[in-house]
Amino acid sequence: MQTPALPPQGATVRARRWRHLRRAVALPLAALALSGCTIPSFYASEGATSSSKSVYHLWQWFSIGAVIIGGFVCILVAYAVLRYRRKGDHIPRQSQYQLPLELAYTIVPILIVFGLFAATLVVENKETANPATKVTINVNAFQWGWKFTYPGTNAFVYGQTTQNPEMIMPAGENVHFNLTSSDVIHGFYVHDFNFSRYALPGVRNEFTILAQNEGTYFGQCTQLCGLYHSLMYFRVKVVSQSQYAAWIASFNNPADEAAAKAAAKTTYQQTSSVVPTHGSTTKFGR
Ligand SMILES: [Cu+2]
Repeated sequence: MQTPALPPQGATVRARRWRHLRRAVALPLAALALSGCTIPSFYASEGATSSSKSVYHLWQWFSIGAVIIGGFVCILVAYAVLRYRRKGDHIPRQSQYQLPLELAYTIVPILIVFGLFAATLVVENKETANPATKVTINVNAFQWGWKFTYPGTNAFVYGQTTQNPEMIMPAGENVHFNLTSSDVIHGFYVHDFNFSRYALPGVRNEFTILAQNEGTYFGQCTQLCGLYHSLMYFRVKVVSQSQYAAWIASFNNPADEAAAKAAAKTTYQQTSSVVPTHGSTTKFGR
């Protein structure tokens, strides 16, 4: 009987090395693919408001910087692990007090942190700026819905969970918001605005948003606020200034308002069997 010829020793070692290399490359690639990371947005929205575009670019640069620095550190770690792995019983040459190197790895991270801080400060100042506005919207969060009222007008939007209340706001105009909560802490978050604020009981949070493009954007509560938190959705509909004016004016027509209330009552009756209420009449703007 003939025994199969064994591969030469060198070929076996090379095959093993290739196997290890393939695994070393496949592992980070699989992690990247499974993370669901989107490039180049890194899952942020490109932004539908003036300040959200700045937030988007800041986020992009932060993410790219993190990838570069993370990659650089990984390469250094891999180099040190491979180059200085144990090869025998002798202790390798010990070195210390590498002053230039120690200064570099102390000063460079400090400069990076200052850079990140300064860039964040510039963008946050833009986001928290409070210019004069003609339009104000009061947003009140409650378990588990949203009430949007428009001071100085009869307009309102009121709905909970599956009713998906739709806040109307004009495009191309600074809109001032007063955000409050009736009960517990909620979060006012609109993904396409790259914007989030706490709605706190007893506190009025104020901010200004300038929506640049007309469209409908998805919003939701981002603070775990109780049983139906996961259904605490709303929409933001950005319309032209003339459409906005017409929508506000429609609330001055008693017939329209009565029809809106009737529609709200029907919606309320359809959903109240699913969601517990506070016992008050739920009204729904149009
Ligand atoms: Cu919530």
